[in-house]
Amino acid sequence: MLFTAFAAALLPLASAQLHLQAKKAGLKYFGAATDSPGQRERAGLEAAYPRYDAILRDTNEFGQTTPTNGQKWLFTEPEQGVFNFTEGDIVASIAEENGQLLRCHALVWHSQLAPWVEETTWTPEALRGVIVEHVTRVMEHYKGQCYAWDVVNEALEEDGTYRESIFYQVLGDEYIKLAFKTAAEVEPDVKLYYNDYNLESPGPKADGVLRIVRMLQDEGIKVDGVGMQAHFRAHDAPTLDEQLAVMKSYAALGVEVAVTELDVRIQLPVNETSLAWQAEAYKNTAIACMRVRECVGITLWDFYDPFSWVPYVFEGEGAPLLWFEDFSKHPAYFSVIEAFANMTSPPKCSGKRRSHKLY
Ligand code: 9MR
Repeated sequence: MLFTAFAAALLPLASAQLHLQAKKAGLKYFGAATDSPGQRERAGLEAAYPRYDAILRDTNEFGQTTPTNGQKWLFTEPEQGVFNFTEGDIVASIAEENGQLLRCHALVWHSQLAPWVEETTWTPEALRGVIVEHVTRVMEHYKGQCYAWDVVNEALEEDGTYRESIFYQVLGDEYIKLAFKTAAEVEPDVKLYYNDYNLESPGPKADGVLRIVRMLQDEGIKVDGVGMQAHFRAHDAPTLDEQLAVMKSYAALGVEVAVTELDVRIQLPVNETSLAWQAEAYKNTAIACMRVRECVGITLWDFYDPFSWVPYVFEGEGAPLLWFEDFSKHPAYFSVIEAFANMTSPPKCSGKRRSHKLY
C-alpha cells in the first residue's frame, strides 16, 4: 500500500515527457496553459495545488505556458487608462523561472472585455485610440517575454463572416489591421497570431481566416501565425486528414500555425469508448502538427481536468484534458506520447521534418 502510494507519487515525474518527445519529433514546444491561483479561488477551487504545480513546472512535460485569463482586457485595463498586470505576471513569471516559452493571450477580443469598452458609444477615432493604447501598453509591459501574441481573437462567426463585436460595429475590419499594425510597431520580433476556434477543418470559417491573413499581407501588415484553438468533442473531433489539409492551407500563405488551446471534452461519466475516442483525437492533432513543418507547437488549455473551463460551459461534459482529478493520466496522454515516439526514429535531418511514413 505504502509502496503503491510512493510509486504513484513518483510516476508523474518519472514518466514526464510530452515536451521532451514533442521536441524530438520536431516541434518547438508542447505546453499547457494555466490560470493564476487568484482566479482559481474565484472559481471556488483551492489556491494551492503542489502536485499540480510540480507537473506544470516540469519542463520535460511542458516547455511552454499561456495565462488562460490574466492578460485579457478585463484584467489588464479594467478602467480606461488604468492598467493592471498582476494576474498575467503570475503566469509570466512561472514561465521565466522555468525557462518555458510564453504564448501571450489575448489583446483584442470581444469576450472578457472590460465593461467600459462595450458600454461607451465610440466614434471611430476614439475607438482607434483605445485599441492603440491597449495593445501598446499591454505589449510594452510584456516586451521580451512572449514568444507569440494572440493579437486578435475570435473575430469570425461560423459562416466566415465577421463577428459583430463592438470593434467591428464601429470600425469594420479596420480594427484587425490596426491591432496587428500597432502590435508590430511595439514589438517587431514577437510572433503575431490570429487565433480562433473551429478552424481545425476546412470550411467557411477556415476560409475566413485565410481571408484575414491575405488582407493583412496585401496591406503589408505583419502577421506571423494562425492559432487553431482546437476545443474538440471526443466523438466528432476533426480527422487527421481534415487537420492536415487545413494546417497546410494556412501554411501555404507563409505563416506558421500552432494548436493553441487543445482540449477534447467527453460526455460524463467517461467510459472506455469515450476515452478511446479522446485518445484518437489527441493523437491525430499531435500527428498533424508533426507532419506539417509550419506547425510549431501544441498547447493544452490547462492539463488538469478540475481546472478546465469545459464543465462550467457545457453541462454534463468534462474530462477534456490529460490528467484526471486524482492526477492519473488519461489514455490520451499515452497516445500522444506514442505518436511522438513513432515519429522520432530515425532523427530528422537538417532541421526539416522528415516525411512520416508510419501513419
Ligand atoms: O479558460 C478561460 C476561462 O477560464 C474563462 O472563463 C473563459 C471566458 O470566456 O475563457 C476561457 O478561455 C477561452 C480563451 O481565452 C479563448 N478561447 C476559448 C477559451 C474557452 O472559453
